Amino acid sequence: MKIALLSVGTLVWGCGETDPPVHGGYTGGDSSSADGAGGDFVSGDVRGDPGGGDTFMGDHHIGGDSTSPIDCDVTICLGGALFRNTGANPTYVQPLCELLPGIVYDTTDNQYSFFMYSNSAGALAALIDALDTNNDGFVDESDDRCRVNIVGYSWGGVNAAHKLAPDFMGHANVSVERAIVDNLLIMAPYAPSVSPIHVPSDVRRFREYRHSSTPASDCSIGVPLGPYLGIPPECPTGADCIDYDYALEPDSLFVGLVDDWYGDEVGHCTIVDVAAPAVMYELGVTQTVPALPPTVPVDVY
Ligand SMILES: [Ca+2]
Repeated sequence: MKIALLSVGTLVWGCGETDPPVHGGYTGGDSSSADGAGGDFVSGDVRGDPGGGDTFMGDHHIGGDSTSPIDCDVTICLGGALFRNTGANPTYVQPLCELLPGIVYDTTDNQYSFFMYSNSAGALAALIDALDTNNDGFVDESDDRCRVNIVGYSWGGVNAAHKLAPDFMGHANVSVERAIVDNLLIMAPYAPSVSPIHVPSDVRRFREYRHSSTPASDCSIGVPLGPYLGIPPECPTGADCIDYDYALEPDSLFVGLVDDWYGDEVGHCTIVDVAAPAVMYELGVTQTVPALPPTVPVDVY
């Protein structure tokens, strides 16, 4: 298996690697789309109620387009801190995000399939641009209804939930009907002085993948405020929220995108690899149900 190495003396919130690798194994997704429109991927099984229709989940009104079918995906990834080639965990984040449907590349640097954790504003602009299929500056019912997927890792996972998702759903150029996030999937969300991860209303499906104990080989040992453990979420009452903890099944082997990992080997960097098949499943890239660890009851608000 592969253990990512840290750069000594570098402030690292995720993993330290320098060159985004070439992935192998899975196919699918729209990795060639630099403009983020991502319209040529047709995902398969879609769980839940992606087709719209206003529904109530618990006490929270879930909005959504009542008429338009979903025939496309737009996916945005946020990596970890601090820098994209040293702390953002490109070893595992890059190949995962490349495979996701309608992935929006950062056009300021097209080699990356994910945005910097700190560039939520840039990610928001790119997300809106990708969803604005008729290019009039607004996301509303005159646009194709694309499924909105946000994937975040480490500090990028925190910012996905606390900044990108709510900023999108509250944006003046996004109509009420389209102000939803279909999938918010975050891995080992961590940022200093943050607890819990607050999952906004109008997120239709939330999944968190984390580990609650630190393996000896963890990449975040010895770095400022490390080692990092994923911060548990809180969700609206009745929402579709699941919190997975690999540390709760230490002796089970989980098949990742690149390597296989026992539950007690899953750390702050490797969790992206082990959770990748689950993220791909949730977004319809693969129909293979991945092995998943036990879930943790989610606090509600
Ligand atoms: Ca538009």
